[in-house]
Amino acid sequence: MVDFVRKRTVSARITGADGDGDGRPGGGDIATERKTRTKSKTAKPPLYKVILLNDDYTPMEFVVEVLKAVFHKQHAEATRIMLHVHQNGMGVAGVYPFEVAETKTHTVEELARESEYPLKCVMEKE
Ligand code: TYC
Repeated sequence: MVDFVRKRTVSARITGADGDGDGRPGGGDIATERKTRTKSKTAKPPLYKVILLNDDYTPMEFVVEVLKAVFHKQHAEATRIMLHVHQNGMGVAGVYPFEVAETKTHTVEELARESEYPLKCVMEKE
């Protein structure tokens, strides 16, 4: 598993309750120190668009079935995306973390190859 961890160094001035004995908090150099620690924050993983490309030979119904099976789209949404690709040349099937996008891209091309259709699929960083 890949972790997306951002690290930054934090330096803080720690003052004592009464460093110089004047009755007021802080102030004295004796009780003043700097503490450095590293804070870890888990950042969101980068996302990738999985894009279907239009061609002249893959049947519309095949593209709709791929969108349902691989991208878990309902029939109406799958049809909408397929028609968008058909009319505009390309369209986003879904947006995922890198490895999920990569697996779906391979699956689409595998299904197309098995059926001997030229359907192509590419990934693009969001
Ligand atoms: N243009 C194809 C046709 O007319 C349909 C099609 C849609 C193909 C989307 C690929 O990604 C695609 N049969």
